[in-house]
This record gives sequence, structure tokens and C-alpha cells, in this order.
Amino acid sequence: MRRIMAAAISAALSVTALFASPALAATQTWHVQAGYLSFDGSGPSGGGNRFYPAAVSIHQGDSIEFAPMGAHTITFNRPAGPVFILFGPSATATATSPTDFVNSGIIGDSPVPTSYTLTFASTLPAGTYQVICGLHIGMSETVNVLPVGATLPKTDADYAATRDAQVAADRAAQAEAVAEATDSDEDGGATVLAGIGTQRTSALRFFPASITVHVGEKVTFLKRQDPTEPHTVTFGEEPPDPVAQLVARGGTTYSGTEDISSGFMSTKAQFAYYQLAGTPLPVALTKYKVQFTKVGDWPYICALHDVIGMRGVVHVVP
Ligand SMILES: [Cu+2]
Repeated sequence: MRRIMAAAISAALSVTALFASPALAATQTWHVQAGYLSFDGSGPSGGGNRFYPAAVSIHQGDSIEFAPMGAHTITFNRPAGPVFILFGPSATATATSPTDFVNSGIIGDSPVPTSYTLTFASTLPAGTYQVICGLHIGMSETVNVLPVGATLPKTDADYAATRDAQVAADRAAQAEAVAEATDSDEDGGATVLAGIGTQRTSALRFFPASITVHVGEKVTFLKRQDPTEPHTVTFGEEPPDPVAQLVARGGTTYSGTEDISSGFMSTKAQFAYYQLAGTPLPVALTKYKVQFTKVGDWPYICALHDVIGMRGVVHVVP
């Protein structure tokens, strides 16, 4: 018995020795947070649309576990075509060459975040790579892949500290943006902002969520203060198909019974980022003006963000 134990220990030691040699060093899993969440009284209300931290240095063979806060994709080598092609996962979660397409699909789109681990294979040449979120313009992670044995500049704990500092800075900038945002239509009429954000963050709300106008007047909905999120302004019933919900329909007059929608509202930069040219979605639409012809309280939603509370109401009085 004793001899068998000794043999086992001896075998274990030789395995340890093998792994200690640079060529066979153990791989490591690094941690990056995708976005952050803000909350108001009703639940999640938006947050960050950046990776935290924005850059990491790792070894060939290492992995990065992305923890999503909010809906994001983890995408290596986005193929050409409308953004919808990124909504589902690719067959593999390992990048073996600089041109591999690796994609998580949409993750984090529920109360419970689901992490996604992307592996940078030992065969991937050392170099600097980008991982993007297909849903949020500017959301990009720089991954410096170094040869096994190279000294890495930071630890996973260092990156967690950077993450926390950047999230705190983004939260402060977002609060300031909401406090200071103003916008108005050229005609000076009633205005609602669809989202308020910075280049890195967003509040998924209508500002104000409740507005009062006289019958016959118009309300202008502006998506000009929220650079990283698209929205819709939708009155009445939505079509069941999620893409059809993003197509403009029904005109711009509302008497309480029609199904009308702005369709997908996005800036020029977002429209290009989503590669939507040639689809039935509106081209870079940032303004939608509706005339109200009947007294009543008329609720509306953003078809993309209604589930987390992006809803409003227009009170029309005599
Ligand atoms: Cu929205």
C-alpha cells in the first residue's frame, strides 16, 4: 500500500513538473463584465454599454469569461450583414485563427445574467484582437494575446479594480446626462426624449414618461440624446414578429384606436453599425411626430425595451 502511494505521489510530482515548464503552463480564465445595470423603482432601467475593463492582456490558450449585465453579444469577427445574424450563437466558442467567427448570440437578456466564455486557442497567433458587442456601437474589448511564458502586466484582481472604477465613472456621467439633457423640435411644440445617455451609457426610459397636450396638437419624439441604444415609439397593438415590430406603420395621426409606430429609431452611426441598409427598417430615423385627435389617455411603448419599463402615456385634454 505504502509503495503504491509513493508511486502515485511521484507520478503527481512529475505531472506538476511538466506543467511548470513554460511550454505547458496551465491556462487561465480572465473576467470581463459586459455592461452594467442601473435600477429605478420598477427594476432595471438601463446602464452601461461598454466592456469593463476595456482591455486585457492574456496568454495564448487562455479564456475570458464575459459576465453580461443587460443584453449584449460577445462577437469575434463580425460577418457582413444585418445585425440579426448575431442574435444566435456560433457553433464554437474558441477562436483558433485570427479570422474565425465566434459569437455568443444575445446573452444577459433576462433577470439572471448568463456568462459566456470565449477561449483564445494556443494556436491563435500572438497579437491584438477586438471583441465587440453587436448591439451597442463603440462597445469593444481589446485583447492582447501574448506568447505563453511572457510576463503579463496585470492580474485578474487588477482588472476587477479597473472595472469598478470605470463603472463608477460611467454611472456619474450618466446621472449628469439625465440631469442636463434638453432637446426640442424646431416647431417648439411638446417634446419627449426617447432615451437619454452618453457615448457609453443609456437610460431606457421616455423623458418625460407622461405628457399632456390639447386635442389637435402634436408630440415630437426625439431619439437624439441616447447614442448607444435604438428605440421605437409604438401605440396600439404590436405585430407578433419581433422584426415586424421594428418596421414603421400606421401613419402619424392617433385617435386612440390605430396601431401606429415610428419603427426602429437609430442615429446614422447606429444604422451603419447594425448594417441595416436594404432591410425594411427606417433609415436613421431620430424624429417621429404624432398628432392627437381625440381626448383620452393614450399609452405607448418602446417595442425593444417595454419589458424593462420603457413606456409612456400622452394625456390629451380638450
Ligand atoms: Cu427603447
